[in-house]
Amino acid sequence: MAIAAGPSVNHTLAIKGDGTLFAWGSNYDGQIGNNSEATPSYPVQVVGLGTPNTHPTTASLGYLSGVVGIAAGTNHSLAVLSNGQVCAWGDSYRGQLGNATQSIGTDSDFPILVSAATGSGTLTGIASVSAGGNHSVAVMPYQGAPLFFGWGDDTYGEVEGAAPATGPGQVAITTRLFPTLVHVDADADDDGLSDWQEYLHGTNPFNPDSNGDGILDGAAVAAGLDPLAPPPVLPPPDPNDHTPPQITITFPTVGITPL
Ligand SMILES: [Ca+2]
Ligand SMILES: [Ca+2]
Ligand SMILES: [Ca+2]
Repeated sequence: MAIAAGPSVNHTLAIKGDGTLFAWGSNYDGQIGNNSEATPSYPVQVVGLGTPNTHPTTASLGYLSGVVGIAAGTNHSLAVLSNGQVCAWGDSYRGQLGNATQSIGTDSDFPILVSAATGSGTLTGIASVSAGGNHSVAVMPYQGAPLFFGWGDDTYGEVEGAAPATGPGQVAITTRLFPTLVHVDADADDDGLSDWQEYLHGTNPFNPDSNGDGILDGAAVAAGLDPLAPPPVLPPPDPNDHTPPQITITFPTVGITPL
């Protein structure tokens, strides 16, 4: 069993050994995930996936299963499923649910799937999640290298690590409605491409020369080449070609004494 809670969190999540999920505590934004906003006085089971923007729903959602990871934000919750998808529920005040179709400033009282980094489709390949107060982070192992996707409140650079857009007291509110790839400055194979850039180019983060052509992945990209293009293959020698080799001899023109 795994439990997620924290000092700024008013609710608690707990995975049972069978992959189902239970929650208790504050529920005024639906962060318990039981298709209700009433606060229960005992642990309740988190319901299954629903359709964004349909809360409250009378649809039969069943119960969430296959949960392998959890995280609790202040008023939202995250779960990783065994198929690598991520779902979220609770407060979407700053887009912390990561679903591009969930209206900002709303709640979801049941889990909804987190969108892919393109905004359409579903985020997959995730191994773990964590949550700040109003933002979320998911970790994707890309060929063994950890990549980070973040969404939600990015006003102070919580997601991307950037400085506030304006000066003190004039901070612009920045929200990220769906996952964005965090540009962590890690280059595991020291080839000039960060691990997240290797992901974008499809190259190997632990092989500096993914296609074996003698040009480092970073140098290939900088030169506008395809770092995954097959290296040129020289034609094999023709066994029927008996043409004698062309040999050119150049005699020195200085330092020779005539006979
Ligand atoms: Ca690299
Ligand atoms: Ca590489
Ligand atoms: Ca190469």
